[in-house]
Amino acid sequence: MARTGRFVGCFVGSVIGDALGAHFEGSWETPTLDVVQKHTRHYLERRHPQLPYTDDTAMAKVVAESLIRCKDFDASDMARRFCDEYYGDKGRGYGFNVVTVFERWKLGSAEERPFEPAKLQFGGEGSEGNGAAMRIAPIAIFAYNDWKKAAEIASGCARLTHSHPNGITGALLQCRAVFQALHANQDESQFANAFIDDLKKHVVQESPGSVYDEKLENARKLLHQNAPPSAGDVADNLGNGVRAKNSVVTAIYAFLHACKWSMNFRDMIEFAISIGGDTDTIACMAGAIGGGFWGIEKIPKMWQENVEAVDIVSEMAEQLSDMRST
Ligand code: AR6
Ligand code: MG
Repeated sequence: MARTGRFVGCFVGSVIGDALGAHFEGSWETPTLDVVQKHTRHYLERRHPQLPYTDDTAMAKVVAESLIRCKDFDASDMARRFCDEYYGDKGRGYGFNVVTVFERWKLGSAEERPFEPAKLQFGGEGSEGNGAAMRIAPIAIFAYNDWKKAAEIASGCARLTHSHPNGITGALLQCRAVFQALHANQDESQFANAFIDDLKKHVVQESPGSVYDEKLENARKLLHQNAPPSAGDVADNLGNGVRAKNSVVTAIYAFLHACKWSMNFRDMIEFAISIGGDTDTIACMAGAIGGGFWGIEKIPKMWQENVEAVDIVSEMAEQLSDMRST
């Protein structure tokens, strides 16, 4: 498949995971796979009013817009756009605390000191929510040929709202996972060990003391089992919460699980949602990785029809891929 199909698949996959997963976000009870499928397959049958995307996609679109407009990472521009997006469309389900960053930017710091408000979050500790990881797909597309650049942009983009090391490393891990998926040989699907080794080498080893080492080893163990672990086992071992350390490796795992057990994009999204907890964001991150690996052709057409803004992010993915660093 032409490479563009994988770039488009990456951004579209993330939006579809977000919109389909949103139905179950924070559900009191973790949905069974049957319950998830009842929801997701409904949107496979015929056209419906489009499912709205949430803050995951609202912020990823801003990242893409800023990169397209500035042709590089410009912290002030991106901060201003995040802020404008939020005040123009507040009801997208933003994280509880990140909105105080927008409030401070609005008071005037977006232009001169875009990184300052994030440093004040959680008594100065910074946010370790998964909000920096969930919006990373456009960066992996934009810097497809240059990991160093991708990592630099991902880290800057993360620090605009998330200054806690776990928030930043979570974003870098998700970025590297998408980056790898876009480059991976599609004829090969048993690459879990090498994929995890790569994440450790390029991200975790650079971030001493990170909790992600343990999580990735837990994921490796799950992938070595002789039978597919249940979604509940995955949640118990890797987490399903809103903090990056409890959801980024979970999403990466959902993709590797799908590859190992010969599942397709649809199965992967449904499995990711059935892990429960922060379902939209876990499915969004898994969708970016899986969409980048399998490409747009393998994403069900009816899901594409039934989700908001698929046409817009497809166009953005093409623009980003045209301008990617050579
Ligand atoms: N200490 C305690 N709790 C924390 C900390 C911390 N240092 N950091 C994060 N949390 P936020 P986001 C918890 O507000 O990352 C949407 O639903 C805390 O409960 O910075 O952009 C999306 O779909 C905080 O409210 O926003 C994603 O699921 C929460 O993490 C998610 O929100 C989110 O951190 C993205 O949220
Ligand atoms: Mg979420």
